[in-house]
Amino acid sequence: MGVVIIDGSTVRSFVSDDSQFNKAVDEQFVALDANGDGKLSRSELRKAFESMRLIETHFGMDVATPPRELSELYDRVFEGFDRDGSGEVDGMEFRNEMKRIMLAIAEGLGSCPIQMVLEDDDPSLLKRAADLEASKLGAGSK
Ligand SMILES: [Ca+2]
Ligand SMILES: [Ca+2]
Repeated sequence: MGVVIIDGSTVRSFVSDDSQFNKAVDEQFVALDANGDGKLSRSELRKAFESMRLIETHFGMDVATPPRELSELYDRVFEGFDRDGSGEVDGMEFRNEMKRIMLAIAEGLGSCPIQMVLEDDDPSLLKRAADLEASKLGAGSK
């Protein structure tokens, strides 16, 4: 477990690094696709967001949300991903919307760094963003 500091530019540089970002998102997609059919269903995506805690971060909620509101929230999130309304989220829809969400997070963070405590094996994209920045800093100091 470690503490990382991230700010908007950490997240933005991760998102703009297509190969790193797509690789991380694709890995996440495969991990979330519990039944392995290459699509994310409503329930698979909901599990994803519960584990990533992106909803709470994104909406700045620190109070318990009533289950019904939370369900509506997840429905809206799902619809945001499922652009073609097929009822499932494919890999490309997932990439596009994750990019949009991460940029929204970057916007929210601005230049004000936040501290995050993360498990070393934390699968979240924010952890990936922090790792990428750390590796770049490491490379630059040699
Ligand atoms: Ca699936
Ligand atoms: Ca779709």
